[in-house]
Amino acid sequence: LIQIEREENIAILRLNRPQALNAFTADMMVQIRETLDALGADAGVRAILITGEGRAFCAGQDLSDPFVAPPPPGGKPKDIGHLIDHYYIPMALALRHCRVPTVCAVNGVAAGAGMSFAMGCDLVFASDAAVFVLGFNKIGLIPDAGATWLLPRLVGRAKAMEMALLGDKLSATDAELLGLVARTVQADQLFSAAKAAALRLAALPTKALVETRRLFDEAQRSDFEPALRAESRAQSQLGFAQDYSEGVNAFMQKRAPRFQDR
Ligand code: LHQ
Repeated sequence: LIQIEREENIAILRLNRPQALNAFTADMMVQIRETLDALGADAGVRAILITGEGRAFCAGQDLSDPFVAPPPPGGKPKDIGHLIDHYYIPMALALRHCRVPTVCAVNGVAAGAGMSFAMGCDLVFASDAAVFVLGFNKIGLIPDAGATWLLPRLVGRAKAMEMALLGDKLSATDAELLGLVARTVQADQLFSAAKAAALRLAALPTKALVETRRLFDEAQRSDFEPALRAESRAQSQLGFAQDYSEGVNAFMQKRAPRFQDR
């Protein structure tokens, strides 16, 4: 369902159901969550690169999974909320609270919750062959797995509403113009570009990067002054950490820093 590789001090998490466009199943979401937690707790891992095997990134929920099968005529409908509470939410939180930075290489189509999952990563690179589509509108659902929070913040309300209500496919080029992804890369260079970014993140002070993500998220629902105070609290903590001393000393001594205080 997923595949993990280690390279230097990064981990590569590959969604690995290419025959089903890497669509999520319940078991796969458990594996993703457990893997993100385990890699985040592993001192040898300083960044995680997430991508998909085959031509797609992820087609969202596997609609052929019995978990989401619509009821037969006259049958009792399943509670989709149960699937969301027990699988999607824990996976989305494991990603957003991961203790190391995450880079997503969107290698092909990202649909439904697959798009939400990509948007939840810290740095998102897309192949110029990738497309983004929410698709929920066509099956009578609302954008989930974090999309209602993430998408309007990334692209603004007008475009978010257009994508959610009309549900058209968005090209990678348009996704970059809108700010949905950080960068579009030629398909054959996507993996190496995303890996290079993950390795750069791995060489930086991890805690400060993860705190930056947390503060950006927290500031979305705070006023200016509370955001200033939250920055101060975080900075105060980071200022006691070894990575701060190492960074400043390395700068003053004109040498490359070696950050180890994960
Ligand atoms: C698929 C899927 C798929 C199964 C392609 N499942 N087979 C949360 C809570 C509970 C319930 C519902 O969901 C959620 C969260 C969600 O993510 S809801 C949204 C679910 N995803 C979608 O609605 C996307 C459905 N797929 C598509 O719109 C297209 O397949 C995309 C745009 C992803 C790709 O289009 P194409 O490149 O043209 O490929 P294709 O449509 O020909 O698909 C290839 C095969 O993959 C095909 O099967 P086949 O046997 O004909 O080769 C599709 O049926 C299958 N497939 N997505 N999500």
